[in-house]
Amino acid sequence: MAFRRGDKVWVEDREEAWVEGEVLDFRDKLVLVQTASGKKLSTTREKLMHRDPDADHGGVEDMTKLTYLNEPGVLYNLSRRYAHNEIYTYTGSILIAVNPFTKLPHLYNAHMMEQYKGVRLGELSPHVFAVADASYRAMMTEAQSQSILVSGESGAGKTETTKLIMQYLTYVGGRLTGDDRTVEQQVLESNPLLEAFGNARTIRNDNSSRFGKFVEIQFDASGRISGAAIRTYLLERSRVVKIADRERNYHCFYQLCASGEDANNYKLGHPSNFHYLNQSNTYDLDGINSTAEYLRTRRAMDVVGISSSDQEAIFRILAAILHLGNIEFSPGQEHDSSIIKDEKSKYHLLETANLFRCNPNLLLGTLCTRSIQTNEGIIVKTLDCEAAAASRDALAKTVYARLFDWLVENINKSVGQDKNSKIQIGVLDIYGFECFEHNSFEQFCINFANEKLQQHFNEHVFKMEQEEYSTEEINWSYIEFIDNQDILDLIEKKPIGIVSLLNEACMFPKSTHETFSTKLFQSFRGHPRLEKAKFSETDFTLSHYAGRVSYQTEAFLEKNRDYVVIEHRNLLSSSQCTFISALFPRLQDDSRSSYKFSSVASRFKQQLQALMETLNSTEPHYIRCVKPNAWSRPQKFENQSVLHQLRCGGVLEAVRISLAGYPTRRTYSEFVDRFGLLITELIDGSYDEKTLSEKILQKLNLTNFQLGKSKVFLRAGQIAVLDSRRAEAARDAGALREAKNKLEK
Ligand code: AD9
Ligand code: MG
Repeated sequence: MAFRRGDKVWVEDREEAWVEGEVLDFRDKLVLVQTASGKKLSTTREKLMHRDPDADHGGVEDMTKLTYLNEPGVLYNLSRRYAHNEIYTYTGSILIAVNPFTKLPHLYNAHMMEQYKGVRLGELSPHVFAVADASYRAMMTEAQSQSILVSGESGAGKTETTKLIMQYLTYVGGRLTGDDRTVEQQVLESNPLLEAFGNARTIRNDNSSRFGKFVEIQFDASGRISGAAIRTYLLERSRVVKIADRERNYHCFYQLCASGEDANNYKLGHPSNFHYLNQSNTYDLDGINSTAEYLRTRRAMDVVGISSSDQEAIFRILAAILHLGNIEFSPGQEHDSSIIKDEKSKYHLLETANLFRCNPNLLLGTLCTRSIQTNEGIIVKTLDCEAAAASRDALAKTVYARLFDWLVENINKSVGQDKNSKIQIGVLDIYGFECFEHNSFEQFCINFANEKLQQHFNEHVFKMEQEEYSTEEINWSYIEFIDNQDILDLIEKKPIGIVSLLNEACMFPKSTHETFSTKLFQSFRGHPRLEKAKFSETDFTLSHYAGRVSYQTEAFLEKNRDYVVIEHRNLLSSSQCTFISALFPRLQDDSRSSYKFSSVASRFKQQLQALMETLNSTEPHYIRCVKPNAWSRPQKFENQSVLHQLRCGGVLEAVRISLAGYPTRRTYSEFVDRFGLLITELIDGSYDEKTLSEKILQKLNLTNFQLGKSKVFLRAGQIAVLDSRRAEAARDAGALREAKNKLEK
């Protein structure tokens, strides 16, 4: 990159990512720079970026309007805007939303929704309503389905954003009937209901969604909401039985414990009485009243049409799960066997059986033994204490996961699908890319999903670029397309990909995570995207589009196995409660092994495939949510962390794609306004603006630019040359004026 003395620049900085500076001088390959804080340092050209000296300190609403579309420019723009509570910014058609962590009611009231109705994107300040409105208008005018993809890391604001989109769509597409059981009301009420059962406090977010969600809202030809469908992805089951310090189990458990009469009926007390809740010392959430939330959940159930007897069964099941978790075991007389530990455990066993409406002896047998198919027939094997506790936890997880699925199915049934609807808007709220200290199977699946979405995103951004070039009739043929197909192949290709190898390991009884990893490394020796992790024989590292992640394989096999233990199914299908027995219908083929394997990863892969097919038939809109700091505090903007998220969310990738082409576009009149100074001699009205623009560029010996129908397209770096020549010309003109003034005096 070319720099001159006096150029305003950004200097790379370890702490702040980028700081402001000015070029003082050059020494060999080094550049001497003075930073805004007065520090002088010498650095290499690679660590410098051009900075717009005239940058508006309020920031610009669309990044593509930045004079220098580089990383520090993008970052600075977001932080300036955030300081003024301008949390939304466009990058072309992508909306970036920086979480305010404070209520901004003036942004989301009915007046605001009315304002954005029918207004072209970009005409008003950037807003989530503008994107929702653009989707709705595009759907109506082009008769094509749309999708809005919301992504970002945990706590970035995806779920809140999704709810705002749904609020807007029900506003423009709703009927004013006053009935609270309308489709749109049910669609809205599905949110608190699913949040009660699928959200929990994590160290990153008090209301973290532990599942992915795609909501399709269907419209009739006149643009009124006529149906809806919800698809969910990968609920985190392990949380039901195991929670880390400072985290919580699913909200619904605490709501039930605070429900008063219901809690008494089910012999619940404070959450600290229950093993599934007291592994972490956190029971309450700031600003949340669990009793009020319980009533809220009940109301949502009413609205989505869950009968009161079903509601009773649902909360009774939750109570049963809590009592189940308190059953403990001690070693039995026989080797490797277990019995119920004490009177307290016995009490909880009876309570669980009572709430499940099943026989307590059958429940005990189910927990402490397992039948195994052998050549001689079925034999019953006793389980040791550890295995019995594992069986207890597996039962709790199975019941909870099935209950969650039932809720989703039921909401769908009750809201109803409009089979005739040809136009819909899908809203995707899915976990963003994750990279922790320890990454397991869940992170693997989540990052797999993000690779898929990233591919979709790249294709789309690339296509949008091409479209703009085509409308302007300019040549764009050489832009290189960035592709992550190689890592997707590595993960999902058959017969040899990570998922296939994992399934194979799960089906082969002697496999361990060690044999799985060995096979993995053998199969992909030298693959540029896969490596053995440094300090472990079995961990593998994948080079994702958003960075490298090391996965620990210990629990991969177990977590990939999705089965309902036959004994568990038999127990629950024997329940006197029809709600429970219907959740676990008896299988026709009872003779098969207890461990009929079905793969979580394969199912997820199929779901993603189906999602991609749906998305591919729609016109996508992207919203990237950004978490400005790790403490969930307002008005705190951490450069390094934001930058990382912009990279992971593909925002900088979009910038890169556009840099590969013609990142700077100006209408001819904007261009002549700014740079006319360079050819004052020609501005006498005899040339049109397009010709003048061309003459300016020629005078500076620039090549490779393109002249479109209404705009001039510049390659990366060309605007810097123009700017510095303009600054020189302005200085010269100023000096000339001063000299004249002096002379006149
Ligand atoms: V997770 O991946 O499910 O853990 P999300 O969904 O990205 O995460 P969420 O929408 O739950 O994050 O937002 C976290 C918190 O940020 C919310 O509980 C709000 O307190 C806060 N938030 C998010 N968006 C807004 C907003 N537009 N206005 C005010 C907001 N507060
Ligand atoms: Mg969420």
